[in-house]
Amino acid sequence: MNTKNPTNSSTPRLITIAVSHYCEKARWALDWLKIPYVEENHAPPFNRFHTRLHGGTTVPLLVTEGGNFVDSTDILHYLDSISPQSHRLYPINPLQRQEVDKLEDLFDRQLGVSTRCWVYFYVLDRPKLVQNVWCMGVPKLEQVGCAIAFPLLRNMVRKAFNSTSEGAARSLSKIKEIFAKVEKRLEGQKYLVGDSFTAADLTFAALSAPVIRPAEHPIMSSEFRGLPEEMLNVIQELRSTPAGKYALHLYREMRETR
Ligand SMILES: N[C@@H](CCC(=O)N[C@@H](CS)C(=O)NCC(=O)O)C(=O)O
Repeated sequence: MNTKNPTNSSTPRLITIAVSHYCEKARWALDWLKIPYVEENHAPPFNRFHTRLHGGTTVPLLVTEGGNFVDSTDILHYLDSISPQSHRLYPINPLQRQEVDKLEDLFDRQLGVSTRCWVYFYVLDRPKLVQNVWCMGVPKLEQVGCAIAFPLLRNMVRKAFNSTSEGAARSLSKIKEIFAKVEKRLEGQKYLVGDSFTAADLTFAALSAPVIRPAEHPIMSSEFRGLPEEMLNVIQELRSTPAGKYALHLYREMRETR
């Protein structure tokens, strides 16, 4: 559990697997909107005990006095609704709002799924590396349980996310296709929608993070060590594209941490 900030029982609680890019999306929104929170890290599969307890399945899950939010997009909608107009992540203009919703949905359903599949294909055969990132900030008992269950978990993850060589190749094409779309949208524009930073930009950068590895990422930045060369070459290639540069720029300029 991360208890950097003073808290009381009404402080929202963000249940995460620390390294998850969907969790980073919710964490970034909380930091950006300057909402105090406590982050509670769990390792797979233990996250499920805690999410089920609060009416969800996956992480991130935000527990608040006003209810529990069980999906990253629902979390952003809720946080936006309690934030001052000046800092909001969703535009008031209905057409721009529609665009943001559409892009966020595309990134959630396709980009996040593809970056995860591609990364797991390269790292699942490195048990130490994966266990280290899955177990960041988790209770000792979960660390032990995760290490014992790792061979089983690895097979489940490989199957669930289709992290085979064909799956990884398909995912990389999808990532490139979405990066090209983002590049096109950014022609002559500072942000993906309108003239301010929105949930579309935040979601794009957070869900791209596993394949561009921004130095400002609060969790992932030091995880270059031990990665296969073939993987690093693609990361360098993606970082040098206009969309990759945009995600790196957003991390540099907009990723305020607590
Ligand atoms: N649509 C969900 C996706 C979240 C998701 O896929 N979370 C993964 C981590 S990247 C997870 O919870 N995995 C562990 C599990 O399924 O128990 C969201 O945006 O919140």
